[in-house]
Amino acid sequence: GEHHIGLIGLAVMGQNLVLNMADHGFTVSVYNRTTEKMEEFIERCQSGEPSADRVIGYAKLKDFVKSLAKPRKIIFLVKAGRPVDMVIAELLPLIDKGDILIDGGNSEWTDTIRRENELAEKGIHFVGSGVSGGELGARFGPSLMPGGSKEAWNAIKPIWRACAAKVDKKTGAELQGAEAGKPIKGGETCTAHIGPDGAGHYVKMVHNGIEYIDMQLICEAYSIMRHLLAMKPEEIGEVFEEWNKGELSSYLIEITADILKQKDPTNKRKAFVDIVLDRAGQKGTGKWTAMNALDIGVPANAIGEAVYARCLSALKDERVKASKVLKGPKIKPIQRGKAKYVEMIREALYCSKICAYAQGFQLMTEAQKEYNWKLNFGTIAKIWRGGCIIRARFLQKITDAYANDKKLQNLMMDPYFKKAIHSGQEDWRKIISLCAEHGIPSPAFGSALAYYDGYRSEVLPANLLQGMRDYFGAHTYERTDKKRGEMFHIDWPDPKRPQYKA
Ligand code: NBP
Repeated sequence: GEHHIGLIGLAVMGQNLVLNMADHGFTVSVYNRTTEKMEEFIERCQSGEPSADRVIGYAKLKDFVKSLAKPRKIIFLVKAGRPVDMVIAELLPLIDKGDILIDGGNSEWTDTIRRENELAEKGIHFVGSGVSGGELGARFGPSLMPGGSKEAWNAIKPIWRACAAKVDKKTGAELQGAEAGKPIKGGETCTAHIGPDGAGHYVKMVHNGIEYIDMQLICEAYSIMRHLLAMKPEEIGEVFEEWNKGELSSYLIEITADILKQKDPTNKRKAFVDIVLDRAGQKGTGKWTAMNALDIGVPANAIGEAVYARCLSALKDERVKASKVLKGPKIKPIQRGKAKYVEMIREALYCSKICAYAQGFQLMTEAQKEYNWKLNFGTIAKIWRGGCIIRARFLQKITDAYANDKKLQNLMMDPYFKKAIHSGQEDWRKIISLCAEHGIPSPAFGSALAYYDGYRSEVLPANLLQGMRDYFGAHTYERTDKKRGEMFHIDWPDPKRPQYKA
């Protein structure tokens, strides 16, 4: 065969990625378990896609595999979990040593590590490649986060670099204006080899964890304007539109402005947000991020808080009942000096966002030790500047921060971010205290601030905590005036007896 690449799994993501690759001049063989879906797709391509002649459908997996140039490159975009293992099992008898299998779905990175090991034994390359940007991203330029071996990366690099989103070299802003058959050319590409085995899928997962907290912070900013300042959705939409021109400029802020200005499609007098049920769904990547943070002991509390906020929202029926029983302060909306408060909320959002990203990057910093990766954080921030859901001007600052200091321990310690928090914190604190006074929930703002204050505390009350652990469980304690790791214990039932080394 001579086709450049094969794709299995023609749902939304798969279809769009195929067209993206074809637009860039690659011939793509396609296969789908349910053949009708493949046929429908090919028909749709032929009736309007400029690159249709570069998309070739196969009903039989064997013919699909045969059509590919060696070493074969086969990407699958099927549901994460068992389907991925099933696709691999079906392909194994048909492929040869040196071929490259690529999983573009949202697989758990531990599954990717396992699959890479299993396939490496058979001489097959396996790449777990995070794909972010939803449907439109896949179609016109996603952010691509491939793991796997260097050798596999070199083989898929031309395709990945061509198809990924592009950003302006100087400003880091995403290059816009791609159309079917007319992809973006030039600019810096939003893909890079992340690291071996599961590194790509891990980094994609952290991206999603950050996405959760980014969204929750935006929701809290909206809620505070709504309740504390009694602003209407359209008015708040205009605020977000303004914010999108400054340091908060990002895809999520941009779509928030659009959503808040949208009317209910069935009743033009109502705001769209007012007819959407306030019960959040989730598919698990935020939860995985929070669980991994707990597993490796990294305080990513804001990311966890964002997951819990969705869980709390899901208790809609309980909340409706509780709202009639559990009392809180009556909110008296602030009427005067609204613009000043809006600016304070913006500062609170920006400071919280810095803390949230600091947590995400701290998590990756620890994870790389756990899994033996060497992640390049400047590059990771760079390839998130375009294509993906958290794309933002802000990410350029993170790239700069790691360029200035490769060993940066925490983003908040970078001069730019430190200064931003120093200048915003008074407003940030004020907004959180106003929320507490008025009974407006702002868990993500609050937990980000708790992280900041905890991180900058030379002394935390864990001294008392260690005392308790020694008291009830003889867990021992370290002394401030002795070497770290030297353990002491008091015989608590009779504390007058001298302490002794454990
Ligand atoms: P889905 O996650 O809904 O998967 C549907 C595809 O999987 C269909 O092509 C289906 O074939 C195929 N499939 C299944 Br299910 N079981 C299979 C099996 N045992 N063998 C072969 N094929 C099987 O599609 P999607 O929403 O396009 O997402 C694809 C991947 O990309 C997922 O991992 C998702 O998490 C990830 N992702 C999605 C987005 C997004 O915005 N949707 C963004 C980023 C990443 P069939 O037609 O025969 O049922």
